[in-house]
Amino acid sequence: DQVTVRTALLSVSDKTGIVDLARQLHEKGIRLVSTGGTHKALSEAGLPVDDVSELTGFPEVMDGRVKTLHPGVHGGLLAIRDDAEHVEAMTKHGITGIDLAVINLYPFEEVRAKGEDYPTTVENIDIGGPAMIRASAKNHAYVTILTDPADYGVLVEELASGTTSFAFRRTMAAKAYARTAAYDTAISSWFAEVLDTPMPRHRTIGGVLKEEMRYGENPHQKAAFYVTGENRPGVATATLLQGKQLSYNNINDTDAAFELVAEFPADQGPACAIIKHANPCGVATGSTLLEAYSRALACDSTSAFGGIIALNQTLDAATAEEIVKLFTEVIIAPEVSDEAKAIIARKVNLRLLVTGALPDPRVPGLTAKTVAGGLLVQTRDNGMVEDLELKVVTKRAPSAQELIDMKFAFRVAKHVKSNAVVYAKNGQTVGIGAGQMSRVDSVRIAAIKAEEAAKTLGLPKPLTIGSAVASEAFLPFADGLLSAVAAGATAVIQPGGSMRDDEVIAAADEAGIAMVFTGMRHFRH
Ligand code: 93A
Repeated sequence: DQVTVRTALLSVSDKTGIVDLARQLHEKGIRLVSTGGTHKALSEAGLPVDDVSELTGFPEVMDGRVKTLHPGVHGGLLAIRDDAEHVEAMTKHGITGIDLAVINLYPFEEVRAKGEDYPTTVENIDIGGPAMIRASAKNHAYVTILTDPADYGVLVEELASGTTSFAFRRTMAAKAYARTAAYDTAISSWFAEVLDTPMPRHRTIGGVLKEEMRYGENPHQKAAFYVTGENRPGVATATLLQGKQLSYNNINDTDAAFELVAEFPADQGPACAIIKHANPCGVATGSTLLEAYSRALACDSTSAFGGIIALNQTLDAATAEEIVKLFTEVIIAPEVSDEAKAIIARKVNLRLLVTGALPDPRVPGLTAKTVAGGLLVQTRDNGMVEDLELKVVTKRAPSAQELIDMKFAFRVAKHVKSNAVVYAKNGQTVGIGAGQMSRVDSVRIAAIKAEEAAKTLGLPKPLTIGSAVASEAFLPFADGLLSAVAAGATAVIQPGGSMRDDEVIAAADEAGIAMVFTGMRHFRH
């Protein structure tokens, strides 16, 4: 299964390492053939290299749109070397076998990310490159295909004997198809953006391997992180300033934390979210970041142990000093000050991520989850309570403060697993009930959590007294509302739309509380 390499075709946009590689190939007596720009780079380095037109008998035409799209190239890549008819065709038409193809593509992804104009982006859709990559990879029984400069070193080692093994060629072929698939996915998602149709009709969904993790959600599961290239600040594009590699659960939880804290724009003041198992155990605003953190922590300091902290502004020294007192897995923030960096550095395992910016919660985008045999894809929940027309449904209208508290609670409830119930007061969550199968249980659990927090804080009574409560989906019966009232809530915010809305409203009126309907649901499963 060893194949001797006699002729190599080099055609690369990213010219990293190509001269070195070509020199080593040349030293092994391998004939080099190249397209325009690559040819120029190699001959300038003093290497003997043939122009691809020697294989095609045809010049590069149409500004390079047609350089290698020719039987002289594709016949050389696709011929089955021990098939008599294939060999005859090669002889008859003067086709030279190509044993090694080193190709990387026009930088479509980079050009798209830069937001270049339409014609430039279109021009950077490579046609000839993917065609050659796919042809070489199909014929991996005979041809070696390299698509990544990171593999040049391995190739040189492989070629020590002048040949490549089947195992190597097959691995590289698999990688090659992953590359062309990702390339076309990027093009397809660019079109989705251009056509303003985030949903599937004309697109495919996919990502590129970013890193492999030691394990998945549990140690016996394997895991890897794929990135989609979506232009959104967050865990996929963040820089890890210190700490161990992020685990699968860290990435999931950190994403939940940062997306939640991004609901609080930096120019509206500091905010902090503390997350465990993708649910918040506390969210708060404050006059300083330190205050926001302390108030978020106060909601459920027991659960916050080993949690993820997300901040909506630059992590400062005072907040860092307080954070390191507790065991935390990850901190994510748009920026971090140098003093704060030094403080965090005392905890070598604590992971510190910076993103450069906060994502815009209103920007659409896609989310996906797997089901057996499929991917379930939808647009991101980019609804914001600030944008909704709230309908007061009770006799009593909410006070200005109640309205503020209700909106805060609803904003947080959007990021809590259903059934989600959030009590809030003065820009601080005071009780969170998450992920229950029965809504009334979430109402009760949130109240119990608030009682426990009061005990921990040494307060005479729970902070739910005089709070606003949010439910991310409608309250189906009056029981949930009555339970919230019993816990001390004076205002309720919920989407409304239950068959029994009248019953629920009547119960609210009877209890003298204010209730508003948002008309928008925030299920999160
Ligand atoms: O414009 S293309 O789609 N048409 C082609 O026939 C073709 N052949 C190679 N793009 C084509 N290529 C691409 O040119 C390669 O994939 C590579 O990215 C680039 C190398 O061009 P140069 O050697 O001129 O820098």
